[in-house]
Amino acid sequence: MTRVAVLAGGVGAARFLDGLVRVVEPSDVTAIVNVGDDMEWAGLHISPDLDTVTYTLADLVNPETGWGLRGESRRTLERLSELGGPDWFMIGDLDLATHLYRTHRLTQGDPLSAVTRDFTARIGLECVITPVTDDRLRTVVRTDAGELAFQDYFVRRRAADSVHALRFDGADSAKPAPGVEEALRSADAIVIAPSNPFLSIDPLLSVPGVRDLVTSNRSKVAAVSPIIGGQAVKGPAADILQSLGHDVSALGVARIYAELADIFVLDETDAALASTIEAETGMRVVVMPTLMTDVETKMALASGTLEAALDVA
Ligand code: FO1
Repeated sequence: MTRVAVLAGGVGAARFLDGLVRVVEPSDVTAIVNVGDDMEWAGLHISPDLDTVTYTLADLVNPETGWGLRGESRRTLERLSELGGPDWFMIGDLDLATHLYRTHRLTQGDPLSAVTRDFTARIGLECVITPVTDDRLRTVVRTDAGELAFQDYFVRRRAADSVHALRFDGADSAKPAPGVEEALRSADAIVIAPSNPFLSIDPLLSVPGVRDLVTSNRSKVAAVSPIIGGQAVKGPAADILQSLGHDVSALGVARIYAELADIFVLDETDAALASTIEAETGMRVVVMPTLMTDVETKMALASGTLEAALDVA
């Protein structure tokens, strides 16, 4: 039995987890998922990262976008648009049922972690998928255009604004969701998924207690670089590295993770950075292909990362 806790954002983390549950017992995996991207849309509670991870592991995800359901229609959204309602966030007709279910349960007083547990069990998943907190936590992005709610920045304005700072509204008083601390404490390995360090991982670490549990278990933590050859596989990570004054490379990410992780998983493209990263950060660098294009590459990345994290030097 190898217990693995994964700090997870959206698409990159979901793909990593899809490999991981094929190389260890799914029930030994706990995905601790970012909720800083959550928002209220037309009165419904949307948890994009929880849904991206869930849909991916259930093999329901839209493979082109990496989020939303495969084979979706958008009739409700079209009608909503005709009525003058909010139409910039692409909610599909079947995805809508997820948001109705979640909002209904939350309105009845159930915590997000319990709703997520029931939802994932219902669609047949054996791994644990949990929000990092049941409390309200919202990423707010400071840009030239002012402070923007996360999805305003990310979807409505297409992540086009330069990011000057981020804050995580509600983080100070948030508590880890039930099971989160125990999953980190009892894990044989903790993986920081190839997610955006600022938009996905930082909100998780901002929940009091989480960062300390990761740093105090540093010897079993592996971080996978989301940057390959100076570019993000998906999303604005490279732009944010630049605008916040970091090196736009895997080295820049490694510096950010130095106090959290003992192992840094670097793509083959960046092999030349390995010795600098090791010398500067004290992390052990593992070089392997990190681009997850199919099931085989996802599994290889998951098993390589795990092997490195379990091999305590
Ligand atoms: N991403 C987009 O770029 N455009 C959208 O309209 C959009 C809608 C959407 C609906 C439900 C959902 O679960 C995710 C959705 N996403 C959309 C993805 C989401 O905004 C981001 O991928 C994450 O928040 C970042 O991890």
